[in-house]
Amino acid sequence: MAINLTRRNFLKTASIAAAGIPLSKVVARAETGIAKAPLIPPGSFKDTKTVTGGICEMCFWRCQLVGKVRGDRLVKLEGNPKSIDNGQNLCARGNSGIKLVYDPDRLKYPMKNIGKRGAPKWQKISWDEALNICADKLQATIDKYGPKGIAVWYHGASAHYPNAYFDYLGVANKYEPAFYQCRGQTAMAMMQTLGFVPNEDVDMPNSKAMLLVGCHIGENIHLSHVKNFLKGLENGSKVVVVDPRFSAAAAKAHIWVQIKPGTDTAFLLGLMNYMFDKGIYNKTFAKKYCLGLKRLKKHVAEWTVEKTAAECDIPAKQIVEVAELLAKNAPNVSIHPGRHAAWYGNDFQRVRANACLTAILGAMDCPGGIVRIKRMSSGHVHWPEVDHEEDPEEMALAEVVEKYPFRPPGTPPELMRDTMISGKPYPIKSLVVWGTNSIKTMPRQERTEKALANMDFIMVTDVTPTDITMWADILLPEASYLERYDHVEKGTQWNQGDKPQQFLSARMPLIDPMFERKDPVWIINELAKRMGHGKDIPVRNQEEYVNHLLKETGLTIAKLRKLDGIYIQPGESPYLKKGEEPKFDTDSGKIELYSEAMEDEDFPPLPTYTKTTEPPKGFARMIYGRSPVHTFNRTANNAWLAREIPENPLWINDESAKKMGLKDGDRVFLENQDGKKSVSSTVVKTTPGIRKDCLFIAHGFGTFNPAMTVGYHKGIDDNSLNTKINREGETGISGMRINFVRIVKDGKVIDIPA
Ligand SMILES: Nc1nc2c(c(=O)[nH]1)N[C@H]1C(S)=C(S)[C@@H](COP(=O)(O)OP(=O)(O)OC[C@H]3O[C@@H](n4cnc5c(=O)[nH]c(N)nc54)[C@H](O)[C@@H]3O)O[C@H]1N2
Ligand SMILES: Nc1nc2c(c(=O)[nH]1)N[C@H]1C(S)=C(S)[C@@H](COP(=O)(O)OP(=O)(O)OC[C@H]3O[C@@H](n4cnc5c(=O)[nH]c(N)nc54)[C@H](O)[C@@H]3O)O[C@H]1N2
Ligand code: SF4
Ligand SMILES: [Mo]
Repeated sequence: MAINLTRRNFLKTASIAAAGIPLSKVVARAETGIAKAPLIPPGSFKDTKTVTGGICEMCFWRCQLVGKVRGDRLVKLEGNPKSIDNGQNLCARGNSGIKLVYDPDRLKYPMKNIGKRGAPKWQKISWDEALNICADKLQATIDKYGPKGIAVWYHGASAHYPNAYFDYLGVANKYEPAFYQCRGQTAMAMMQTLGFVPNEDVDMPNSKAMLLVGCHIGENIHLSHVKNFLKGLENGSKVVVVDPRFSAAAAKAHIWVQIKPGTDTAFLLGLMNYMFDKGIYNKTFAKKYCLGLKRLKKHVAEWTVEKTAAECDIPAKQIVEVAELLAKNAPNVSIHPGRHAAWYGNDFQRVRANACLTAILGAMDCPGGIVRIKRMSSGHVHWPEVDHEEDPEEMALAEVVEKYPFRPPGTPPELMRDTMISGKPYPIKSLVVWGTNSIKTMPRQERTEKALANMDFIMVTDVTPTDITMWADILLPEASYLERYDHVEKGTQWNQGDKPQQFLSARMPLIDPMFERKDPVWIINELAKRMGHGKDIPVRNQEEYVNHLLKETGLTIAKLRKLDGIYIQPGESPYLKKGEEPKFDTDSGKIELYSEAMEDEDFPPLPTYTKTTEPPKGFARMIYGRSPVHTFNRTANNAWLAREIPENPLWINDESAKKMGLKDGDRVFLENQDGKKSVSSTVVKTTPGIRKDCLFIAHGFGTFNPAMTVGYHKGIDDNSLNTKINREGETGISGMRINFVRIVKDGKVIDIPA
């Protein structure tokens, strides 16, 4: 396939492909009154000053940025020219941070809910009153049930300091969606197999071939990661994308494997079998560094090309093509480890298979492979150690979670939620939510709502109203990432220039917070004083907090300011030097194709494929992914981004659509296998770029909170249709792509043809 590649072209294709909007519709949209961005008059930024030291948090990639500030007003965001990561670029979301800061719907004051949870009526109160209530309520829970009576759900940089305080309080049950609905299996299965967690450190720019399983780079926008992918393409790397849908990445692929959803493990086993069979794997590496090679060979032998092709519903010749391509270019191949892995509830095994494929190709510590990049280190802030009557670790729903031996850190959220409903094995009666929108994030929404309704007290800290804020008793307004200090970001650049470099930056405010918004250190310290812990406060304010994090580096906020926000020093090449041996921090010191630890826990010791459930008659599987200009639900109310992509079009196969009498632009609702109907509707996008057995929508739309005047009821909330989960035995993480939907149009149910 010929590639016409420029970055602009790619991003354009990406957002159009991902928005699910054919070009004709883009034109049509312009005609239906969605205005273009106003042009910025020349000279607009003349009387502005540039403030450095910003770090983006419109998503968790955390690009470095600078702000153009006029008076006390932020008028533009740009990538920090000094950045060796994102450089001068920001993505659409990064640019639109301004619309978050000045969103008129934003939380401005502490508020008390004098209505019902889920249907709030807000009363503006003072910080003093708000914090007194929080302190009294949390203390009442501790007095009655112990600290294990409090649960904490958190996400994002601003939650780090609060988290340290809740550790000090002895809170046993905490959870972060970054593991339990996102990359928990990727981390744990990689750790179990390779002895390290590669994250997304894969050297795509220097690869000769890349394999992306699911991983929809281009809609999944992590800026420097997208750049690395593009760099790889520019350098001539051949791309294989495995996806049931013609994703933005598939649009750039040399081979698009339009796989049947949920069968990827079979595909990976099939690739390995072919390579073993033909003797085209990396024999030297595999023999020297892998444990269980013979057993793996025997184990995958059943996955002949024919059987794999039938199971994955793909042409047999593609399996041969992909296997030959990867083997021919090994070890300089990027077998992308993936990020989001909570798919079907058989995902730990899939990631294990991915790691095994990487291993038999020897695709690590070398150009193109997974690389172990060395970052600078920085410190932590701890509250003093306290002896609690009950050990928080033992109290962390211990008897329940022991079932999941390969679980990531934290308590599996759905178990916490069950406990909040049942009171077993002990009551959890207060909830602290800091920077996570669990209504949209955790599957089985009705269970979340039941658990929330059952609390004695709920405290939520957020920057804007979202679906979770409707459930708060006390709602606290935080200063946004552009208005506070809170985080040290470390990274490297190893492959975009000739010399590897390391960088470090600390988030600094570009402007002061308006209204009564406060930073997390202030909020927690004031809460701690009211709970009688004033004397143990480790840092007095946010500047002290960040300076403490920086301490071991010898840097300070003041020094970083002088360096335009970024400290850069020479780094180390992540490639093995000649004669250097790779090390694997597993039990055996080798890559564990065969895992005794897994066998000991009664799990398959070799990566094993389990079939997922099939759609019932009249339904198709609902699959989901990212919208390139939105981050989950958190940008739903961003006026600029909502103008670009206001809702999440429903991708449906064009032939199926024809049989159903559906056409582009039709407005439809979805109904799932349990009779759950979407609250709001969206538009149909018909395309040959999706299989007939699934429908696709981007995650994060269909906001329920009327206080979000821009995003309210725009598009469909995928999560409300996730009424079924498949909890995986290894990790306790739930797969959500086992929900099936059909279409409702004008009140009539339309079955999906087989
Ligand atoms: N713009 C934007 N970018 C983001 C984010 C965001 O909110 N907005 N979030 C970031 C975060 S936290 C994460 S975790 C990542 C997630 O991004 P990824 O890690 O890339 O997520 P995946 O779930 O692997 O990929 C979704 C793709 O999987 C395909 N798919 C569905 N079912 C199957 C299947 O059975 N097999 C295969 N092979 N493919 C399947 C879908 O069609 C879709 O294209 O994105 C990150 N980047
Ligand atoms: N159905 C379904 N569920 C999913 C996914 C999916 O694709 N489909 N994806 C999963 C993945 S990969 C992930 S990573 C998780 C993400 O899960 P979440 O992190 O819960 O998702 P967000 O929508 O980003 O919600 C973050 C919340 O923090 C608030 N917030 C933003 N900035 C700040 C701040 O500076 N301070 C405070 N205090 N709050 C802030 C936002 O307004 C929002 O309410 O979702 C997971 N759940
Ligand atoms: S990728 Fe975009 S949203 Fe994410 S940190 Fe970078 S600029 Fe911000
Ligand atoms: Mo994620």
